[in-house]
Amino acid sequence: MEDGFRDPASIAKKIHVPTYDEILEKIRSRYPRGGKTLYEKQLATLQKTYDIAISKTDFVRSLARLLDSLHPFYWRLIEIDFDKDKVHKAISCVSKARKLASKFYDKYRFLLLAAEDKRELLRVASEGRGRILSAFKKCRRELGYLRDLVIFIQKLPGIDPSLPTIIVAGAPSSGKSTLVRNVSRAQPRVAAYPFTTTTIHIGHAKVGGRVIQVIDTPGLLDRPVEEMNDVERRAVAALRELDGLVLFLFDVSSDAYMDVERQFKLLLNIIKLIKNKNVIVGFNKIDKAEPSEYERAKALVSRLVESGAVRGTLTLSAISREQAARVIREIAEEFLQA
Ligand SMILES: Nc1nc2c(ncn2[C@@H]2O[C@H](COP(=O)(O)OP(=O)(O)OP(=O)(O)O)[C@@H](O)[C@H]2O)c(=O)[nH]1
Ligand SMILES: [Mg+2]
Repeated sequence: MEDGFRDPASIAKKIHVPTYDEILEKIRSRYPRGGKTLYEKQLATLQKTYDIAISKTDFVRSLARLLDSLHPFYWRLIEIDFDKDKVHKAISCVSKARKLASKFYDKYRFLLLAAEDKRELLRVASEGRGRILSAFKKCRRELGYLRDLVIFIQKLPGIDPSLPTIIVAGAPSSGKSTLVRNVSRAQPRVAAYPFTTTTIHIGHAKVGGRVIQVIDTPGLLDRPVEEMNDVERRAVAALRELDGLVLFLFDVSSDAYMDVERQFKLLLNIIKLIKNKNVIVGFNKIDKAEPSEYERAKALVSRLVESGAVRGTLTLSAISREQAARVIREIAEEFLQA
């Protein structure tokens, strides 16, 4: 990955969102000892309560910054599992609690000073601590939500928008993960059954001196986006939001999961979805191709090549490392000029 690029996952790994109980526990374990007078003791306790609550919720500033700077692709992925509105409400709940805590801290510091006797001093001190804590207690659920969000972001794939990118897409079981495994050190699972890949995986392939980002996506069915499930939506997020070239793997084997017509329909859907990105079609599994299927697929796709909707075609067996590498090299040299 290039210098200067910091993916959200590594930023999120430095963010810790505490639960409300964690904040409480920390405060309780840290009541300060010492202090000469009762007033000093109570003031120190109030201050500790405030300081710990504020420092424990400092994460909200770096989290808000991180969310503001997120590439739309990441937002698309996040929105599959989280409600953006709820995320923003949770952030604002914690921010408001911090402001409120600071007001209470100022107010009760003054009230402590003004307390006339021991009883009042103790009452004011306990009320002040209680109000600071209750400001955060109101965000109990929100803290949990943000904690889940940060853990989710910690696992997001690190996509560098500045690197030349090939997005590998296609029907289930068409060989996408096989290809990505064979050109990079990425290890997406490969299996003989469909829907093996459920999320986005990134591989980095070296072509000449250049690093090409190769993105494995979950398999898609030939249905409208509105009818897609969460797993398919992750592929759509990559196809729609990332800059790059799309390599559509067309499975021409006799036991392809989807027949030629359905895969062709899927290809048309993808072309509509991605608007101006270049598309290359790779006819895959040529080692066990059904000749008539392969010919039919080629005939259908050639019309798209003529119309300019598809920039070119290739034929390969992704299970062959050598062929997988050749395909990425050819695409990089022809379409991903530096
Ligand atoms: N014979 C042959 N088998 C292949 C080739 N490419 C992939 N396969 C096999 O096809 C099956 C599916 O491969 P995957 O790479 O998991 O396919 P995928 O497109 O990632 O599948 P999903 O993640 O489920 O969408 C596996 O059994 C692979 O070994 C190929 O070129 N030739
Ligand atoms: Mg896969």
